[in-house]
Amino acid sequence: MKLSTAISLLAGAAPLVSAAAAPRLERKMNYDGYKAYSIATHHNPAAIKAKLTRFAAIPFNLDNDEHLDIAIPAEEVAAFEALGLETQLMHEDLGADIAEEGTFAPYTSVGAQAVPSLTWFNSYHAYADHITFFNDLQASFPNASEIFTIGKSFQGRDIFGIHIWGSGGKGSKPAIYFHGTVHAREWISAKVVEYITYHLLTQYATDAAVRAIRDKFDFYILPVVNPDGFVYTQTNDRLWRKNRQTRSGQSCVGTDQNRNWNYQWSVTGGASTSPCSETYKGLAAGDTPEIRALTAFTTTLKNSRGIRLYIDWHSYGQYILLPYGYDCSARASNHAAQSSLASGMATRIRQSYGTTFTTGPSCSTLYKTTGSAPDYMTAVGGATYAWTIELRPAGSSGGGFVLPATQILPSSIEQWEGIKYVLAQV
Ligand code: 0X9
Ligand code: ZN
Repeated sequence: MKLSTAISLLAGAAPLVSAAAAPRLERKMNYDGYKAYSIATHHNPAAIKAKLTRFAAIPFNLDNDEHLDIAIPAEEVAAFEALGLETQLMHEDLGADIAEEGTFAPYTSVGAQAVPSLTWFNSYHAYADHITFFNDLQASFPNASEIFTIGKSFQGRDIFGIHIWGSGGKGSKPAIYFHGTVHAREWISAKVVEYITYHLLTQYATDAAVRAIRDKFDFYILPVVNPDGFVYTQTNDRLWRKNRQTRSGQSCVGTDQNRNWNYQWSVTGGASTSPCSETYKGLAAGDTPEIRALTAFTTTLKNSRGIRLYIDWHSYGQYILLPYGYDCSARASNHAAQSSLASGMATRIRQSYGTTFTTGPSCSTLYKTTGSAPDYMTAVGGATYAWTIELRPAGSSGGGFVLPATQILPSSIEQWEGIKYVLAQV
């Protein structure tokens, strides 16, 4: 059959599946031989970017004031190095590092018979295993927790979480509310959130400090709020960031969920109106299925016992970022309290392995964002504290989203120490 005939036949045929579920002919992105560099920009990223226009460079970070992190294809490495820029090598071979990081240990379900093993934190895992692990963990503590789903992603996956409570009983205390994996490629965030969940559950019986925390709050923890994007990072492109939403008339896929919340969404300069951009904000506030579902769930928490602390877990750069993102001089009404609490957390984090976290308002510390989750949680959700935590690695020392699996445990342990301190204070 001639190709033109095939196309005209297809055009006339009734679709067998909905547009959202239609199979797309997606390439698998191959980073073999790519070298990744962190380039010092000395507060003048435009000058560096001007030198890179002829390269097929893939940018990683959005905060380029001090450094611009990029991957360069093998055939362009020599020409790039000839520029003589001030660089640190992040990945000698990005493809090889992705392959090593992507060697997942198999997860065998333990059902309700036993608490899953801590070996879960020795490697990254397939998305399906994250669901099984979370269900297994919950099943071991049926009287103190339950799994909930808040709605579906664009491609129809459940957006799930765990609700954990203490001696006051289910739903009796203010909410501690965590989101992980808003950005698909930030794999460490799911692991850290799972580690915290694991210890909140398993240490209740043996650790008085954990018991006190648990008895004070209800926890609502969602480790993967962008499941379509996360799956795509495991099947097609390790560096995918956005959701996987398609829109009619647009060839680029995906909206940045952290630019789609309905607070100061219309302000310019903190997001992109270009569908191909990594920070595409959508056509209207809340026009992604994921943010619609998360917004409705947030309203439920606000209207029940209120939100005491919200944390959006991201990577990378090692920051604890406070409101606000949309305006660099706007501050939360309790800014001084948020600031000293964040500094205290940074101190506790540092005590584990010496890892330094920078704290400060998100816009003035990093860059401007509109329609971001912590801004919404503060101004609309009524959260007392609402932060973004950017996990390991540090930006300035060179690093990236592809964090070796050996870093999962130390990253998690230092956050667990930090969050225990915060939860004892709030
Ligand atoms: O840009 C984002 O959405 C986040 N950073 S990330 O590198 N993980 O993508 C949050 C940035 C924190 N907020 C502001 N800088 N305003
Ligand atoms: Zn992020």
